[in-house]
Amino acid sequence: MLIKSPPAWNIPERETTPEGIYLNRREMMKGAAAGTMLAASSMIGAGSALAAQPWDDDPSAKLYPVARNEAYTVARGITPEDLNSKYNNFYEFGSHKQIFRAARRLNVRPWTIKIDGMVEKEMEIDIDDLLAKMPLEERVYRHRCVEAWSMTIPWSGFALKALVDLAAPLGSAKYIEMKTFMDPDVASGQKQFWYPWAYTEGLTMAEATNELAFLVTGTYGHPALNQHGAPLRLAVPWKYGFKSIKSIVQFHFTDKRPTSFWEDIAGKEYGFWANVNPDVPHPRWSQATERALGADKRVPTLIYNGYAEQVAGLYKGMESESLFM
Ligand SMILES: Nc1nc2c(c(=O)[nH]1)N[C@H]1C(S)=C(S)[C@@H](COP(=O)(O)O)O[C@H]1N2
Ligand SMILES: [Mo]
Repeated sequence: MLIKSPPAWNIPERETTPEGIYLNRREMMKGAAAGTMLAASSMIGAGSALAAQPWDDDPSAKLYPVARNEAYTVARGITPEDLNSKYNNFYEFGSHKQIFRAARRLNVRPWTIKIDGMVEKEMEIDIDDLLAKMPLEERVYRHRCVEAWSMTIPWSGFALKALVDLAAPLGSAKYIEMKTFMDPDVASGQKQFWYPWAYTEGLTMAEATNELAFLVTGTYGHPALNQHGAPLRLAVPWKYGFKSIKSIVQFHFTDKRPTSFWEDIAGKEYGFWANVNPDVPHPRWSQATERALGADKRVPTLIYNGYAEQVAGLYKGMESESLFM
């Protein structure tokens, strides 16, 4: 992240996939589930529907694909999965983009999530028990990294508000602090002692219960890939990507504002709020435009990454805060 020049665009130059192609794949997956496996596999090329997949042993695989919530779609092509599954930020597995192989080492079952702090009753819950309780849906969201690249992803998961309701926070809780797993034997990046592991992020209660705040459990109609932050990852699309913490193991309800991982490293460059704003440059580069993964041309970045209607009200009267870095 501490890059001195714009990132190298070492990915094939192509346009993003039109929505239709992904939709057709979804239909095929449904068809395959209904027993027309043979027809589906011949449509997408010999045997590929039968090929081994990373989620074959995942007990939650049968839950996908889930129904799309049409309230959350984007007038932009969906990024091809083979691009954004091989171009990731996940510093636990290395401070470069090609971490997808290293991330396979992460064992996402069993996976226990702790909910503690200012709640009626602290609890530990297994990811599959949580999945069984939560209302799963698919949403297509934009994602804008602070490094000025972007993607558009069909996430599956549930509103963070549903987890907040399950947690039953006390009236005194003002923030949720979230933490990623800690296991340096699996994630060698965590041996780099100068980083403030475990990766930590935070939201205010108002942000966390905003309709857009989403906990991701799946990508592209299947369980989330490790590199995207399996088995449970945040998506807060109006904020820079680093707020969307991956592979979460803890939700801590507190009255103290959490210090985020990147805020701890370089607070003048990566703040707590980190809302997307094209008019507020990063100290070392402009945020005015972005490059969609796979596309040739840069496009203008939008205030709150295009989600002003849903979230601008959260920040009324807070103009004295550094809301945009
Ligand atoms: N635990 C953890 N979460 C993380 C990161 C990380 O390094 N570690 N990187 C963040 C950044 S900078 C971005 S842009 C997104 C990238 O998500 P993606 O790889 O699924 O595109 O994850 C965010 N969540
Ligand atoms: Mo990012």
